[in-house]
Amino acid sequence: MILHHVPGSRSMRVLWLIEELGLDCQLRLWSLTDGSLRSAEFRALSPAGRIPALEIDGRPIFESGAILQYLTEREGRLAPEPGAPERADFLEWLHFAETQACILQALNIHHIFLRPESARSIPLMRLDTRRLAVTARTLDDHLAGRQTLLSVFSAADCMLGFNIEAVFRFLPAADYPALAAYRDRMTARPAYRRALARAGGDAIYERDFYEVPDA
Ligand SMILES: N[C@@H](CCC(=O)N[C@@H](CS)C(=O)NCC(=O)O)C(=O)O
Repeated sequence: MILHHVPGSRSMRVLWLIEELGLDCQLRLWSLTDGSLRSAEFRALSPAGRIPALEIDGRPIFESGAILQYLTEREGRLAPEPGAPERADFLEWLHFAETQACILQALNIHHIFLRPESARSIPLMRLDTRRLAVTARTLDDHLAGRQTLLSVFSAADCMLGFNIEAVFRFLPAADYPALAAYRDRMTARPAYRRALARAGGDAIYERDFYEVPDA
């Protein structure tokens, strides 16, 4: 198994789940900024040139949610089976993680990657920060009084739990206490720590917190 990985990116979801499942995998590291994701070699693995891709069972798979679902079905663990009472909840949270991650990606582009700074749109940064706040409020409400997204830990926690460090680069953690406590529980998990130690942490953020600049 070979995981195509960028530290701090969505491939962390896959590496974390691989550690939770106790599977072996090799890592191949890429960069988000050196143009290599647009190479023919990488696009044969992931056609839109996006991280992650996982080579497994004789083929590559792209899309982090698809990879997580494939791994849970292959191993028969860490997801409710089709027909089980929490299956629909599992699928909802698995995909909700990408609703939130797309907003985070837009904020990353505006706050970090887009140059010159005058190319940024402050109204769009405000809009995306408000849209992110709706997702964070949804999670904070859901997680009040709960340990995990479902009744037990599942791959949905790897998919969504990965986002939360980034959420709090743009929203104050103090406004979302249940979500902040969830983030702390998830990032303290031994498998998460092993994944982090193996792959390196975030390579994207230089600051703890990014305010929307004044117009
Ligand atoms: N929905 C995809 C999104 C993949 C994605 O956008 N990955 C980012 C890294 S977190 C990427 O490769 N960005 C490079 C780019 O946008 O050019 C997934 O969940 O795998």
